[in-house]
Amino acid sequence: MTTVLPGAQDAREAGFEQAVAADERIEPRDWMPDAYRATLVRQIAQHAHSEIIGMQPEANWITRAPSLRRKAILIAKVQDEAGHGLYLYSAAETLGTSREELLDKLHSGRQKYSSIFNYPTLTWADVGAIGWLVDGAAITNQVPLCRCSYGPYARAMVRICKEESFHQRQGYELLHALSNGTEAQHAMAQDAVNRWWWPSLMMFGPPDDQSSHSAQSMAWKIKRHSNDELRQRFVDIAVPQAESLGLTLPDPQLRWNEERGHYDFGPIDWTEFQQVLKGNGPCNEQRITQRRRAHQEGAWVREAAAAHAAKHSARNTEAAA
Ligand code: FAQ
Repeated sequence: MTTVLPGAQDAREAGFEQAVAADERIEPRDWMPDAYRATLVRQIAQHAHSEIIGMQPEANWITRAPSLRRKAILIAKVQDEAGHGLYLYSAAETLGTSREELLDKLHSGRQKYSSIFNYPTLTWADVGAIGWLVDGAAITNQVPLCRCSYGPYARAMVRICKEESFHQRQGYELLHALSNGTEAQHAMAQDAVNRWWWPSLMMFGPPDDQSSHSAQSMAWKIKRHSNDELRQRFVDIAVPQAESLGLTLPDPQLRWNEERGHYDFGPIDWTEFQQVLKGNGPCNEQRITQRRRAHQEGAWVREAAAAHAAKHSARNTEAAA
């Protein structure tokens, strides 16, 4: 048992607060408050789960991509999402939580993943809309996380953001091709944007006055901006992009507000968001069933990898003796 000398706890807490205030990074071996650790595990786990569940909606179109080029791009993108999951589970492991434990919480519904991945991909244009809007929203939210106070999470986000930026551009390019294609292709692109717009705005989380974690996470510099600030930033970026795509956004209240220097937008259906979070979205059941199945079917791979690692470790011990 470690004995904490009187005053030592206060000194460690003060050291932590000072490091955060000075914009220094907190590293795995540094002392941190239990609540800071728990908040990071919660957010990083939810983020990692989103990346791997997020593979499903687009993977749905790999076998039906309209050309070899589109198929190769889509396979690479879906693989990137798996990689993002791995970086993030590794970042969570540095906080003392195993990947097994986190996956168990995902599979048993005790940890969340992003609401956005509970919507179906009905047409090929949905692949473009996910790239443009979902990856676009993800980048807007995640670029500030590169400056998160926890070192391993911040460093993982640098690479993830570079890849997400490529994903966003491929989605934009795909939609641009459809929007400027035949009448039917244009209509398909418009329909996809109509369905993905509002759920993309919900990705940023509840409004600030209902966000239970924002204030503390911002004080700890885990989050750098509030949910509403980032949502507004995303709307301001997306509106001119929609114009240059030749597509409209499904919001009659969307207009430039000269005074605010931002676009005003209509009310978000937070009842729908809450329903999706409760498991009642269009694809919640399908997503989690597929995830559990993939995990079971991958059991032999995990066993083989563990046996391989054990064999190498035994050989190294033998060689060292
Ligand atoms: N969906 O107090 P807040 C991607 C929950 S990755 C589900 O505001 P916080 C890449 C929240 O957990 C997308 N749950 O919470 C990709 C909390 O629940 P709890 C994922 C949500 O943490 C692209 C409660 O509501 N990105 O797209 C959502 O301060 C294409 C109260 O909310 C990240 O995870 C939601 N949308 O702020 C992959 C980024 N929003 O735990 C494949 C990192 C909120 O108390 C294809 N995460 N909740 O039970 C964050 O920045 C934050 O966690 C927020 C939420 C902003 C998501």
